[in-house]
Amino acid sequence: MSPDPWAAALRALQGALRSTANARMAIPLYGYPDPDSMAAAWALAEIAEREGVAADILHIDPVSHAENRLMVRALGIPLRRWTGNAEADPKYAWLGVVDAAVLDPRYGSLATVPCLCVWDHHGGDPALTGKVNTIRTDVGSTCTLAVRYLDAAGILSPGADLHVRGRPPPGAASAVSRLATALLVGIATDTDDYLLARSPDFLASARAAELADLPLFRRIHRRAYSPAAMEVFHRALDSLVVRAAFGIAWVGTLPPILRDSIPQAADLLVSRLDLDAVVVFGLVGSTVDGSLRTLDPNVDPGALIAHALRLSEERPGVSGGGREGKGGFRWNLEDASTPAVEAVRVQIEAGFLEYVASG
Ligand SMILES: [Mn+2]
Repeated sequence: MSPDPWAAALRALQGALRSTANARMAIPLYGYPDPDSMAAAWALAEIAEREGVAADILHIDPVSHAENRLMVRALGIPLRRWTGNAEADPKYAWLGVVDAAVLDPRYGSLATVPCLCVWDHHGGDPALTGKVNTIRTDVGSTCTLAVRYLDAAGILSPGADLHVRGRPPPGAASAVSRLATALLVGIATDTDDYLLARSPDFLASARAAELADLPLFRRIHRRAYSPAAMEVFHRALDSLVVRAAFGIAWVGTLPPILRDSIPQAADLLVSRLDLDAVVVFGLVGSTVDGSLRTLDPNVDPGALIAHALRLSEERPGVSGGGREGKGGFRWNLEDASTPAVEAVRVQIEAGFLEYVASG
């Protein structure tokens, strides 16, 4: 029998933690806290506290999506807002980093704190590594790695009593059940509801599902949209222009608070309409803001946007780019030389449709 690599990884992590028992570890989340980062951070905090290292899950940006706020509230996830004020923030001996191998520069003085471990599933060169790192690009979420660590530590059992219990509402399930539910939400979210999941993600989900509160998982993860966002989707459907398997939709003028409904509309249209790729765009403030989504691995979002918006030419105020499956662009109209919004709308629509027709 080959030795269990996760048991070995856990022993290495526990050894590093034990050598610093009674120290305090910061787990600084990057950007807006999302389900994958929050649940993986909770799992890491639990492993650390069992070795005598107290851990704080820190964030700077607020928990912004309604789904994520419900997750934090219903599961009692213990988050701590980083203030940047030396009086108010605890002193930390270590960083534990999850779901992005990088420290947000806004954490200021934390940049001088040594890194103990990194858990991540993103590719590219990590900006930050610690003494013990688990960086795997063959999984769809950091929570998939967290489940393996917790399992190796024997924590994923119905009778497990967690050290990091969080702040659950009255009547909530046991801490281990809430942690398992959080991990399940993390995996489901990061794999686009398993469309992008690979075998390790399904296996970890099955393990977490044994302990999770499944009705609560469904309630948190039903991807509820606000009535205002639904109205934006309505406008997108109303204005949708389809050529071959490509769709483009203009949603008009949106207040900044509804900016997120542009990528949400693109996600919804590409996953529910029988199209290979979708662009949704609208005017937010003085900027035309657009999102491209595709489920076709042959579509390169960055190249499509670059062609449609002629980014190879010098175009002040126009920017865009993409990665696997997703892309976005912005066209700032503050520059007086740019044409009015209606002309820009027509130009962008024609750019995409001409490129799609030619390809
Ligand atoms: Mn992730």
